[in-house]
Amino acid sequence: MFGGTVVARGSPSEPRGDRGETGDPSPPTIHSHFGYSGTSDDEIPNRLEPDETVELHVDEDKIDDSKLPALTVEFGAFHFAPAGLHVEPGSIVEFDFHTPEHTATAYHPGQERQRRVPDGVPAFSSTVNEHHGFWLYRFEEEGVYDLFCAPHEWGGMGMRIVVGDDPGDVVRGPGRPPLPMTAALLGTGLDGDIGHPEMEPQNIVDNGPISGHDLDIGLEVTITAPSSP
Ligand SMILES: [Cu+2]
Repeated sequence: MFGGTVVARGSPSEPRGDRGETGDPSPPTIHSHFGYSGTSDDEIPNRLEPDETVELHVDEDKIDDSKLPALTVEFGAFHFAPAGLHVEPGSIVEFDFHTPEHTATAYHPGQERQRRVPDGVPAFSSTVNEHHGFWLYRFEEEGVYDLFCAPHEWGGMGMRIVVGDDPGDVVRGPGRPPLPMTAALLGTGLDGDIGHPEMEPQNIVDNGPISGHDLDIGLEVTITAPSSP
């Protein structure tokens, strides 16, 4: 007979990993692509306490619907508040849906747009949340993140989040630029246009948060009735 060593096949249990302070077997996490959504602030888990809040608004006073089906929208009617925000790397930002039917979406090649987030950051986006809903995202990488509201980009709804103290480039790749009303805020990315001077990343670091109301962007856009060719 061969001598040998008995190898225990039933080795000690694998560690089960961090079960979280509460013992929850699947603690809530913020997905790098889909974030974390809910329908009411009081659903935010303790371990995902936000560091900053951005509100998503509609200002009805800036929408003229007296000549329907034509609709005239002034800059600022649809907006993020603030429009320019500085946070530390790793911060959790809460997007608070004061009105419904918005998103917070990254300018990213995954959306067939210019890359306006740091390299390696996925094409993240919120869901289209209802009134009083929220969406959380963790901003890990240092740099500039330009975001838009998919339903209202045409009306100027964009914002810029500067993560850390060394912003780097705003536009990191070619692609379709912001629509004109939002480009008034964030720039087209063409010929070095990165937006309104107050939205310059270092100004956001030094003097943020920046309110869109203070930028005096006197633009409006009118949607008219469809016409046959
Ligand atoms: Cu919106």
